[in-house]
Amino acid sequence: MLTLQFGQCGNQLGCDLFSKVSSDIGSSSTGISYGANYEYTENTIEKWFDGIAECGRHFAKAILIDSEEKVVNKVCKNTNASWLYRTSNVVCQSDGGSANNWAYGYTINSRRLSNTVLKVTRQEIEKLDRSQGFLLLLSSAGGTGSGIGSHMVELLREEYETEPIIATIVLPFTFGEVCTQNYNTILTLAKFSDRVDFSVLIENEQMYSMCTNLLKNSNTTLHDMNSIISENLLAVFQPNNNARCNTNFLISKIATHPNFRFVTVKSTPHTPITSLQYESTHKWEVYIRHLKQTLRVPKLEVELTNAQLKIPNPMPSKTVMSHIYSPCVSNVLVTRGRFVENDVIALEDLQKKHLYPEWITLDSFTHLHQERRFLNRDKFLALVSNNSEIHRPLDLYLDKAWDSYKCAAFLHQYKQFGLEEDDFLQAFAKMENVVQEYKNLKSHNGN
Ligand SMILES: Nc1nc2c(ncn2[C@@H]2O[C@H](COP(=O)(O)OP(=O)(O)OP(=O)(O)O)[C@@H](O)[C@H]2O)c(=O)[nH]1
Ligand SMILES: [Mg+2]
Repeated sequence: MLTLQFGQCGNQLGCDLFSKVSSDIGSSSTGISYGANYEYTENTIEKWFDGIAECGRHFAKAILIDSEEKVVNKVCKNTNASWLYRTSNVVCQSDGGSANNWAYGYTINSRRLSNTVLKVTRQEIEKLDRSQGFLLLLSSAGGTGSGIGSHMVELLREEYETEPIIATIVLPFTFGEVCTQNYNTILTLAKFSDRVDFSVLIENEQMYSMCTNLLKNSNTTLHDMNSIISENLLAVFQPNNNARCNTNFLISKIATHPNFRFVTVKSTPHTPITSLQYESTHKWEVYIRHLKQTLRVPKLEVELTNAQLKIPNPMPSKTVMSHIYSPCVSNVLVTRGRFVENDVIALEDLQKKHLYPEWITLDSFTHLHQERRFLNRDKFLALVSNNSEIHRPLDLYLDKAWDSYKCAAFLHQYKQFGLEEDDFLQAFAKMENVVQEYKNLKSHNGN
C-alpha cells in the first residue's frame, strides 16, 4: 500500500501510523507460533515498507507532500530505530503553506507540486512486484491536504484507473478552528466522493472525546488523537487470516454500492496505559455487543447514545428495550486475538437482517480474524461501518458552509485563485446528494 501523506495532518498522522506498524511487528508477546508470526511480519513489511537503508532501518512506503517545510522536517526526524522516510520521497516547497484555503492548494500549490508527486509515485509503483493500491491521508480543513489532496486524487484516478485508492479524511472540530474549514471540507469531500473507492471519515471531535473520556487524558494532543486513528486503521489493514484479503477484497466488502463510499471505523477496547495491567479482558461477546451499540441511533434528539465514549459493559442490559439501529450498507468486523472454546466469536448480533436494507442482496456483513495479538493487546476489535449515520456530520458541514455561502462570506479568497460560484454549487449539489442517499437508507424493518 503506497501511502501519500498530505499537509500537516496527513504527515503527522502518517508518521504515527508507521511508528505503530513498527511497534506492532516489534511486540514481543504475539500469542502465535514463531512461523505464523514470521509470516505476519513479512506481510506487514511488504505492505508498509520498501527496502532497507544502510543503517538497517526500513524505508516507509510513503510520499510526504506539503506546501511548507516545517511539518515534514519534523516528521522525518520523528521516525524511530526501526524505520525512516526516504528523503527523495519528500515533495515540498518552502512557501508558507496554503493558508487554510482549498483554492490556493488546489490551483496554485498543486500546479507547483503535482508533477513531482506523480513522478515519485511512478517510481514507487514501478518498484513493486504487486501493488496494493494507495492510501491517502489528509485533513479536510486546511488548504494543502484538502486542496492538493483533491487535485492529486483526480490525477491519480486518471493515471491509475483500476488501482484501489482509499482515503482517510480527518474532519475538523465543528466549532472554532478556522472560518474557511466548512468550504474546504465540502469541496474536498465532493472531489473524493466519486474518485476514491472509499473514504474513512475521522471526526476530530470524537477522537478528542475518546482520549479524554476513555483514556482519561486531560492534556490531549493531536499526537494522542493520531494514536487512536492509527490503531483504528491498522486494526483494519494489518494482515488477517484470510489470504484473499487484499485491498480490492476489502473494497468489495465495504463499498458495495457506488453511491455509498463514506465509512467510519469504531474500535474497542481503549484503556488508559496506566490501568492496562489491572484491566481484565472481557469475552468476545461483550466487545461485539458494545460495537453493535455504536450503531444505535437516538430515538430523541436529547438522548446520549455515543457508545464509543463508554466502557464496554460485561452485563447485558436486563431491561427489554427496543433500540433503533442505523441502517447499514455494509459492516466489516475485524477481530484480533485468541478465541477458545468457552469464548467464541458469535456474529449473529451483527448479522441480523434488521440492520441492513432490503435491497442488499449480497452479504453485507464480513468477518475477518487474526489470532495474533495486536499491539500487545489480548483482544482488539474494529468495525468498519458504511451506514446512514454518516449523514449527520456531513449535513452539519453542509449547513455551515451553505450559511457562509448565502452571505458570500470569504468567497473572494477562493475567487482570487480561480474558483467560480459554479464550482461551489456543484460541490454543494454533489454532497447534498450523498447526504440524501444516506438519509434515505431504510433497514429491513423500515427504520
Ligand atoms: N487528528 C489530527 N488532526 C490534525 C492534525 N494536524 C492538523 N489537524 C487538523 O487538521 C485541520 C487543519 O489542517 P492542516 O492539516 O493543519 O492543514 P494543511 O493541510 O497543512 O494546510 P495549510 O496549513 O492550510 O497549508 C484542523 O482541523 C486540525 O484540527 C493531526 O496531527 N491530527
Ligand atoms: Mg499546513
